[in-house]
Amino acid sequence: MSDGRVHRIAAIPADGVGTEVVAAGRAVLDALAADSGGRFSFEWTEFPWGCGYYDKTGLMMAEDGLEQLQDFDAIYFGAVGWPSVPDHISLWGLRLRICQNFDQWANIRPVRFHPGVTSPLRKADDTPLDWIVVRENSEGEYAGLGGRNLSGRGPGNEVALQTSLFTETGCERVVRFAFDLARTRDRKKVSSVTKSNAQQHGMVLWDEVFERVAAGHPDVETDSVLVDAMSAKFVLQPEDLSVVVASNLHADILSDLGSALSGSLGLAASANLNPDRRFPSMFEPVHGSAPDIAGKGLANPIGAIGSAALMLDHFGHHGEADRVRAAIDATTGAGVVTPDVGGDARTEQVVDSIIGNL
Ligand code: GGG
Repeated sequence: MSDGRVHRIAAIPADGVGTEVVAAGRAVLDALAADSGGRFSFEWTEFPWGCGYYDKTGLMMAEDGLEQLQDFDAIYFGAVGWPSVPDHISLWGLRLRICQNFDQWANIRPVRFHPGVTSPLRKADDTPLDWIVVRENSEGEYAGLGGRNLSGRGPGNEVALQTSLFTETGCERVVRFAFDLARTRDRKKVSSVTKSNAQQHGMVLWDEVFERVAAGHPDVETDSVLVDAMSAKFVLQPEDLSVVVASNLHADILSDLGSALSGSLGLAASANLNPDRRFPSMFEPVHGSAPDIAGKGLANPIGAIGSAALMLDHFGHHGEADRVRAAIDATTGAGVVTPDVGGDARTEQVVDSIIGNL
C-alpha cells in the first residue's frame, strides 16, 4: 500500500552536539523512509539558528522565524546553549520561544531502560523499567514573569522577582493528557508531583485540579507525591511509576534524574506536543549541547533517534516507531554504545548499527 505521504520537517540542529545528533536522527528517518516502499518520505529544511547565529546577528533565530516554521509538519531540534551566550538568552531566544509560541503545552519525556546498558538502578540484564514524565510546558515556573532591580535601593540591595503562573486551564489540560496517556499503558497509574505544603497558591490549585480530574477517571490509579519524596522514589521505588505529571520546573529536574538513572542523559528522548495540532510539535533529545564533547564524534545519538521515533508516533507511523526503538535496543544490547554509557563506539558507528538493525 502506498499513500506517498511527504512529511515536511524543519530541522534546527542549533548548538554543540545538536548538529551531530540531528544528522544522526535524519539518517535513521531517511533510511526508514527509503525502506517504506514509497509510503512516506521526509522533506527537510534546515535552519542555521542558535548561538552561532546570535554571535553574528544578536538574535537566536530570524525575526520572522516563527512564521517560517509555522507551516511545517514538525520541528526536529538538537540542543541549545554555548558558552559565548548567557544561557537564559539562548534558551528563551530559541527553544522556549518555539515551545511557548506554538503552544506545545505537553512535553513527554519517557524514561526508558535499554538492554545492555548498566545503570545506577539496575544490572544490564535486569527486567527493563519504563515510565513517562509528562511536563507542563507552557507556564508554571517558566512563565517568564518578574523582573530585577525592584528595590530601587541601589547596588548591593538588588531585589529580583521570579513569579510562577498556574492557570486552571493550563493545569487541567496537562493533567487530562497524563490520564489519557496512562489509559494506553499496562499500568494505568498517574502520579502527580506537588509542593503544595510550601507553595500555597499555585501548587494548591494544581492539587485541586488533579483531584477533580482523578475523580473522573476511577479506572486509573493515582497518587500525589511531594517533589522531594518523588526524587527519592525515582531512585528507591521506580517500579511503582507509570505516568508522572509535574509542573514545568519539577518535571525538567525529575526527567533529567530519570534519564541519568537509566544510564545517561544522552539516551533520553522527548516530544514537545501541541496536542491541538494548530501548530507544529517539536521533537528533541532531553540533553543539552555538551560543549565539552561537541565535534568529537562522541555524542550519544540515541536520545535524538528516540525523539525521531516519537515523531513517527505523532504522524501515526506506530509500527515504524516501534522498529526504531527495537533497532536501538538491538544496538545497545550488542554493546555498540558511546563512552557516556561505558562503550567505545563513535556516534556514526551507533547510527550505522541502528540503521542496520532496522
Ligand atoms: N535539547 C534540549 C535542550 O537543548 N535543552 C537546553 C536547556 O538548557 N534546557 C533547559 C530547559 O529547557 O529547562
